[in-house]
Parts: sequence; structure tokens; C-alpha cells
Amino acid sequence: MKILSYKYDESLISNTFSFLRLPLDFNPYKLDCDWVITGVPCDITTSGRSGSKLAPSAIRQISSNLAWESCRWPWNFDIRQLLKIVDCGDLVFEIGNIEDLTDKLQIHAQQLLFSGKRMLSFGGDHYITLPLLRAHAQFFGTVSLLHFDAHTDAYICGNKYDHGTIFFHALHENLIDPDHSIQIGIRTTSNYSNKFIVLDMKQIYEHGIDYIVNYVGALLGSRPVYLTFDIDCLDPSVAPGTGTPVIGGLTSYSVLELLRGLRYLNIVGMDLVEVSPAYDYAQITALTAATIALEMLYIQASRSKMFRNF
Ligand SMILES: [Mn+2]
Repeated sequence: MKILSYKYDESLISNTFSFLRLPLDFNPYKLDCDWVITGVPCDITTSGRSGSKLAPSAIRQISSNLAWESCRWPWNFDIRQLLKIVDCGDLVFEIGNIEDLTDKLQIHAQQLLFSGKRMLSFGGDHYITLPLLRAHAQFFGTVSLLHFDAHTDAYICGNKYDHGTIFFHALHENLIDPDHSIQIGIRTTSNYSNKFIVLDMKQIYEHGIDYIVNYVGALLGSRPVYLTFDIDCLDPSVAPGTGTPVIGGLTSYSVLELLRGLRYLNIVGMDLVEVSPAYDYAQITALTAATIALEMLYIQASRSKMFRNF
């Protein structure tokens, strides 16, 4: 019997489950790259249905279905030709220890930012955005917040630190500029403590996507923007796998149009939070999250393409 000689070819390997089958690197600080993806498997502070700690794996797994399209519609280029992106796996912290998570995530973010990288992080619940914002404000100064959500997360009721109070703290720690920050897709009570400008679902439906794009563009201008995307800004019919779903939200198409319309903003950091795979069906929420994450990176690539042309 003839034994076939086997030559290793990495194109034969497709089951590694990094995001978009991008290279994995567990020590990204010294690496030469533009964007680093970090999973933050934390659902310590969830008020409703927990389970978002499993989101990074779910997003990575389904993202392999998006990797085949080298010339992605409607961008018409391959992001991997324009941006060096690595996936550094998941942050390690003591289980259930919010102080430890806070410290480790902030240190990780500082090391990346001060070594010239930009971050796309996958929650986890929305609490992860607070230590990420602290690190970004340390590096960039006070930033503008571009916040997609069904909830303002600026509440002062409940626990001091949980996934619904983070922007109250971010405001009082001067991490974000409330006059040049915006919350989009809100459809729950926006209580008296909320100092942010809100575009709620009624306004979005009444005015349409183009109006929102122009409004946000004029408000944020060229300021450094931190983009945080809670998957529950989408309607539960298209993103059921989340901890605190609220009906009457955005469709996936309108979110994609909104994000693509905002590609001229100076977005310096990004996260996507609150996917809870246990409540997902047919991976629909994970697919939506992975696609939105990819679109966020395409926005960055289109900016670098824009600058290269001048
Ligand atoms: Mn929310």
C-alpha cells in the first residue's frame, strides 16, 4: 500500500476559530499590527439573563462563515489587504472577581494602546466598556461616545457598578464628553441623571437613516470617538440571544447602513457586548454580532484606504 506523503499547508486548516480566521497571537503587545481583537468573557454584572461570557467563542465560531468573501460586498476590497488585525484570544481574570477583571482589562488595554494598537473587544456584558473607556481616556483624553443600545446604561439605581450604570460613572470620571456623545436606538426610560444626547427609536423611524448619519456626523466631527455596540439595540426578532431584550428595535439592515454611513468618524476604539448564546436560535444573534464587528473593521479599513489615496 502506498503511503501518501503529507505536506503541511495552513490553507487546509479552518477550525481554529479566531475571528474571521485571522492570525491568533497571545502576546500582541510587541506585534506589528493595527487592530487587536480581545474576548472578555465576563457576565458578572448582568441584571437579567446571564450567559454573555460565552459570546466571544460564539462570535468567533460563526465568523468563519464570513471569511470566504475576499472582496466583501458592498466595500469591494479585502480588509486583510489593508489592515493588520490579530485575535489575541480571551482575557484571563479571576472568576467572579469584578475588581480583578477591571484591573486586568485596563492594564491589557493600556499596553495595547500605548504600543500603538487599536482595540476591538467582544463582551461579555456591558460593564467591560468602563475599564476600556478608562484606558482609552488615558491615552486619547476625554473621548466622544457613540453608543448603540436599547438602554442608556447611565442609571444610578441598583448596584454601584453593573452593566446598567457604566456611563453614569464614565461621565463623572470625565472619560467622555456628554456634549459630543450620543446614544442611538434607546427605547427604555432615559432617567433624569442621563446627560447624553439620545436618538430614540421613535426619532430614528420618523427621520430615517440618512438624517441620523448627518446628525451624528455633525455632532461628533473629527473628535476621537469610542464606539460601543450593545447587540440589544437590534430588535429581538433579529437578535434574540441577549440578556435584556426590548422589542421595537433596529433591523440588521438599518444598523449596517447606519454604521457604513458613519465611516468618516474618527473611531479610535470599539466593542460589541451583551450577546448571550444560550438564548440564541440558529446562531442568528452570533452571526449578526460577527457581521457588525466585521463592518466596524471595514469602516476602519475604508478610512485607511481613504488616507492612502491622498
Ligand atoms: Mn442594553
